[in-house]
Amino acid sequence: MSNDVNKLLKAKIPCAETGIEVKKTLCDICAPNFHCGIDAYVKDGKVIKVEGTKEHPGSHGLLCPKGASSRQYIYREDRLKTPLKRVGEKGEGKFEPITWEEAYTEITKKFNVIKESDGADAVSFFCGYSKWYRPMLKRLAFSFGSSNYGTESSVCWHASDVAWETMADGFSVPDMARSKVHLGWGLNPYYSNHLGIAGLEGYKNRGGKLIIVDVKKTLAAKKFADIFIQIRPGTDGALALGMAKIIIENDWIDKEYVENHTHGYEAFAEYVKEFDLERVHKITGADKEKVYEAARLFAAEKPASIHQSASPITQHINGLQNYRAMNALLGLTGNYDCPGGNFPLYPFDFVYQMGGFKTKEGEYYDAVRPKQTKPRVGEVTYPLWGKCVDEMQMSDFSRQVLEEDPYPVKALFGQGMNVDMFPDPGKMAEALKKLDFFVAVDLFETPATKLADIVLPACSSFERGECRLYGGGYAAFTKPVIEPLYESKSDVVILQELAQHLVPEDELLCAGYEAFVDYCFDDLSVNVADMKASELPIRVPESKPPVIGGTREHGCHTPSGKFEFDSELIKSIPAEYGLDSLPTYREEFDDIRAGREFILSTGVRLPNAIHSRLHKVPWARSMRPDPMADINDEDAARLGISQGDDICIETIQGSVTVKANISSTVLKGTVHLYHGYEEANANALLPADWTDPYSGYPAYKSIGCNIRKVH
Ligand SMILES: Nc1nc2c(c(=O)[nH]1)N[C@H]1C(S)=C(S)[C@@H](COP(=O)(O)OP(=O)(O)OC[C@H]3O[C@@H](n4cnc5c(=O)[nH]c(N)nc54)[C@H](O)[C@@H]3O)O[C@H]1N2
Ligand SMILES: Nc1nc2c(c(=O)[nH]1)N[C@H]1C(S)=C(S)[C@@H](COP(=O)(O)OP(=O)(O)OC[C@H]3O[C@@H](n4cnc5c(=O)[nH]c(N)nc54)[C@H](O)[C@@H]3O)O[C@H]1N2
Ligand SMILES: [Mo]
Repeated sequence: MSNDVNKLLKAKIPCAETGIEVKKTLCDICAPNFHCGIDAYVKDGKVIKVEGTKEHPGSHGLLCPKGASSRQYIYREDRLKTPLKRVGEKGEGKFEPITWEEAYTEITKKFNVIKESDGADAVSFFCGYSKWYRPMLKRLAFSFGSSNYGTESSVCWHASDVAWETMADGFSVPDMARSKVHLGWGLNPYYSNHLGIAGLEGYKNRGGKLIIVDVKKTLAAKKFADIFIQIRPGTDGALALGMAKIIIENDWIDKEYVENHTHGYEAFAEYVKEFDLERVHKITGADKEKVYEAARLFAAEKPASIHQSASPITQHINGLQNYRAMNALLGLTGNYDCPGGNFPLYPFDFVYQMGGFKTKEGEYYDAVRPKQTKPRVGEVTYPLWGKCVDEMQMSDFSRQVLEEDPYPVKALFGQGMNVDMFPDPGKMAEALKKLDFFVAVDLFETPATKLADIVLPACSSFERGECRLYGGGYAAFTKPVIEPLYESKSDVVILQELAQHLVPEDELLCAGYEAFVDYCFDDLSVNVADMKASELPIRVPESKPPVIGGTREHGCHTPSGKFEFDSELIKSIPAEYGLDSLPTYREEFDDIRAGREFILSTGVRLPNAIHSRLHKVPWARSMRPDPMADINDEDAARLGISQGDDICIETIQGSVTVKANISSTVLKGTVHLYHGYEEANANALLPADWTDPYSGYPAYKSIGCNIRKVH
């Protein structure tokens, strides 16, 4: 090879001489609202480099540290290679390779035996992170006859939606482009939402005022907050109720909105009287003057909006109520469903994404919905969840399997089922072991695949084609940039082929993924062929901008038709569950600490990690080689802990040892730990029933703990 070609190869220059081609795909490492465009540099069927796609209408060439590590992610050494069948004891991890045909035949046989003996609901279907194939999995569950379909939304994002369902309409988003004041409640896009940074910077450049409420002094707070309120984890409800009291007492409410469009105002106004500034300060740790000033600013300068986070506000014992208390501020000030305020962005058009056009995704699985004869898993324990969400509440899964109450669940088909994402993973592992039959579909060997009877290898977004929407009315259908590695297959191919064995009568499902997408896009002028013909996302002509103000004209989807401070939906839940219809804050903090000195929050976001998946990716791992917990500098000095010392964190459930990261960004008396490490499992610190009774969400982000230096 000539020297020149060598140089070109070294520089990874795509051209005829090097044989390197640039092919377009997307990164699906994190949430579906990102899925940044990727230019994959491919040589001899291997990805040798990735870059962000500059012309991409959603991501504009940006990639975060996770996406930039994609190449190492897809080539992780522990990729599953072939379908496997358990040969040793359950959990022993002994498997032998089998063919796909053998796997499908075995699964079909086992599932049908269980259906025969215990009914179809005894077979459950679950999907973890990566959401793109969910409608096909749901249709498979329904076609088989089981209503026990569930997802990772049992712990993420959906509680925000449930909170809104009890108040007005579904999930609401801020119309930041027109807001004068923005209340960034748990807002730090620098760590968890890199595509949201430009919006925040643009907002500040336009002169918008920003209040940030966070448990940490974040980069967003330091750079941009006009008022920064730092509080203890999970005390958000008390802060919001205190702000509501100030707004009401100063007569800063929007009288027209409150009178004509809300329900339960008197009861709410009466309740918030309990939250004087002194008490709010005591509960939250917040600076009293800042709380007053934030309430004034939020109410006085209209329009104002609130950032609606996916998880940190809801992942507490009182999480859903905290979220509702925060949202009540929008109703009080008339900032709900108006330009510059928050407006309901619902329903999703396609797989948790908005394109501004209606697809037939709901019809796709509704057409085969079984007549539900038994409560879904979790529906009895978490009735509000059961009423609002068409899924199992997985927080109750291990209990139901182990106790067989209210009925036995005997099998699980789990795509991306990660035992370690749930509180008390040991109990979840016990439950998976107890199942008669557990099928795990994953990219990698995980603690869950070790417990399976059959393991199926899935492939990554680089090895498959998939349809996505992007804001502004764009739709895309990617093409594989490399062949599936080893014998792996795309999740949707696995679902299609399994369906051909398990529910051969379901013609549409058996016709596969492209048939599903074409069905969803039936009423639109764009189809799979059009999308596939383009390298980049294309615009769907039917896309329309969201309508703001609809609920002011036609009312909300609540029983009263109004914005409810006092929820009629919650009132309809039997009293024995003890759920409050007002967004109450219960001072359970002293209880949850169980006599311990610190409040532990597990699950801060790190820019280089996502849950369990990037700790084994060298580039990502190199940025934070050890599991660490952030502790306050004064606490550290008092306990004689230095940077990098081993500390043991102990809760009512268990203990883990990690390195101390000493920081003045976290409050005294709080500890913040990242999750997803097998060697220091944050969730082993939480009991399985450490959940919010309203949503069933695990209270990942507040539990009492003690810490000590390990010598
Ligand atoms: N790099 C990276 N990005 C991610 C993820 C990841 O693991 N890594 N995970 C993805 C997933 S699954 C999700 S759900 C989203 C979550 O994304 P978001 O919903 O935006 O949540 P976080 O980024 O976890 O937290 C936002 C801010 O809330 C603060 N916070 C934590 N607890 C509390 C609290 O009790 N009260 C208040 N007021 N603030 C609090 C945190 O300190 C943080 O600054 O991120 C996604 N993006
Ligand atoms: N302590 C603590 N626990 C938490 C959180 C926290 O903040 N603190 N966050 C919670 C939140 S917000 C979330 S969203 C959850 C996320 O929890 P999970 O959904 O469990 O997240 P991951 O660790 O990303 O695991 C997903 C699994 O799916 C596999 N997988 C990835 N892509 C694919 C694919 O395309 N196909 C298939 N078949 N499998 C795939 C992965 O290898 C992995 O085993 O974790 C929750 N758990
Ligand atoms: Mo999440």
